Amino acid sequence: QIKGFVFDLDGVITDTSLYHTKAWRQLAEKLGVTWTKTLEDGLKGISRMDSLEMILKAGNKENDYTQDEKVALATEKNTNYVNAIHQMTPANILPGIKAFLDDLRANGYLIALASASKNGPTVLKQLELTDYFPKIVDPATLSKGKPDPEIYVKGAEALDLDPTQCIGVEDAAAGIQAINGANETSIGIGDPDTLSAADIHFNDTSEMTLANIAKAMA
Ligand code: B16
Ligand code: MG
Repeated sequence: QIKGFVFDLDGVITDTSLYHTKAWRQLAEKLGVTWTKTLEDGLKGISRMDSLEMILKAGNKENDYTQDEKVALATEKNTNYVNAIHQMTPANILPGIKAFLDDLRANGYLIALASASKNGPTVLKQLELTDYFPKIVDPATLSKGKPDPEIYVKGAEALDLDPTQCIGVEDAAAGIQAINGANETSIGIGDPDTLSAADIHFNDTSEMTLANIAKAMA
């Protein structure tokens, strides 16, 4: 029986991916790395340093920088990103999400956040959703990022639930892989081809209701 929900943030609660993409693209182009859709999609759900490595690799530049230089490049991207997210308001919550969270609370489901983003608490604050997420997995404590299951295993732990009692919600392929590996039920939101491994699929956030989930699990 399902007792808790573990949520990804970017692409599920709100669309920060636009801001991540803009900031990474700016850095990539400055470094002379060609921006492609494949690169853009591959970065979703991936940690900050892993994202930088992916970008450098796409331009065959992974050996051109020292570790300190790489940290400086990631910090430069993050500064631009943080500046951008300070413009976010509750209007940036994706369709249906606020109602879904209220419904979960009203029905006694436990809620946790499993975002790879170190800026997760800032984003929740901008959206005025902090109170809905008493449990947040700290990505700084992870030994491996998504697609490794660790973040979703820790999400279930934070709720004192067995992973089989949890549903994980994701927009990225790496995230679905992490949920499935953690032995939780996965909901994928977005492109059906990218999310073919999800147990339950919705085209967009407004389709995610308790009734539709119950239907999909019946
Ligand atoms: P930060 P999620 C992920 O968040 C983003 O999808 C990914 O694009 C980003 O690089 C990562 O967080 C790290 O974010 O640089 O803010 O720590 O989808 O797991 O909520
Ligand atoms: Mg995401």
